[in-house]
Amino acid sequence: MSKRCGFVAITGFPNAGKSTLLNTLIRQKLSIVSPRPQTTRYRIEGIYTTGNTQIIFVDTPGFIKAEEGLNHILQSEIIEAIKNCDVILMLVEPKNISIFDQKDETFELFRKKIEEVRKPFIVALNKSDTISNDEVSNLLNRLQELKIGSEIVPVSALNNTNIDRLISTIERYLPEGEFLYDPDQIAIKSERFLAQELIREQLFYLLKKEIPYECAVTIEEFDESDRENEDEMKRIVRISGVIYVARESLKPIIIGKGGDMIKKIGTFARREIEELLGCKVFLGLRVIVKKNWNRDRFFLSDLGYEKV
Ligand SMILES: Nc1nc2c(ncn2[C@@H]2O[C@H](COP(=O)(O)OP(=O)(O)OP(=O)(O)O)[C@@H](O)[C@H]2O)c(=O)[nH]1
Ligand SMILES: [Mg+2]
Repeated sequence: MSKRCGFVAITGFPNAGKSTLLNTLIRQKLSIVSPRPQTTRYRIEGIYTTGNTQIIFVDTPGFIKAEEGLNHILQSEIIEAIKNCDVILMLVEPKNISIFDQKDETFELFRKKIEEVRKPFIVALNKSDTISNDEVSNLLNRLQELKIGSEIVPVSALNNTNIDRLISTIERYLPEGEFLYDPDQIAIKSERFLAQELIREQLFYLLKKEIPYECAVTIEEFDESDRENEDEMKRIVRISGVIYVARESLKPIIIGKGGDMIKKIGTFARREIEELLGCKVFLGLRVIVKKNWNRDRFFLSDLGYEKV
């Protein structure tokens, strides 16, 4: 049997469960998840290989429309993923279906892009665990009436339900071709990048309101010199991270009373990074004020965005 290999962009409105799906597919946490919208800020790839099939899933930020700054970059990241993939997958969550009935400005932007590229377009109704079977059938009918997507599959990314069916649906639309990556490889982004994201993830859990959206995280140092130390007890990766905040007044909030908050962020993030790296980690964090970083072209390019 010939091999199949291709890229699948995972798209959809914020909070639909795109990153959760990527992690479920790859069986490892490659993309950060939070109960809050607009958590993902990068295209994040996960490589799924089974038998004669290799699928490179690309997680993307939630649909967003903006003229400038970071949010405009996020919009471009989604469009790039749509242009560069072989199959477009859009996740829809039950409480959001009504948005497709209206002429929603943001959705119209992406619908147009999706139509332009003329690629297979699969819709997954996610979070099917939160509604009854009758409701699932009703929503599938509604999506069919709205003529969004050529295939519709109900799934639960969180409970790993119907994911096999989603995979076999995608497989039918993949181009024939040799594998692009070693079958054992699951990630493309570096451990350093993933560590940075795991720090950023904690901000969404520990900080209130809009604060996580006004923060960026970078890794200054990722020292692996003792990772393979002969003495097992001394094996450690030393990481220094920086949390940038867009306003002076945010700094004391991130640090917290007597350093409480930054300690908490560090402890939780360290545990996650240790899980990822499979070894002990020392994590040092500091906070730097970088006024309006989300509009600063040079800083955004430092954050790894190519087209700024
Ligand atoms: N009940 C239920 N919750 C889910 C499911 N999939 C994701 N979630 C939850 O939905 C929330 C958002 O999940 P994410 O994976 O971060 O969503 P996202 O689409 O990547 O969000 P952005 O990156 O902000 O666009 C989290 O609290 C998840 O636990 C699902 O199948 N069922
Ligand atoms: Mg996400």
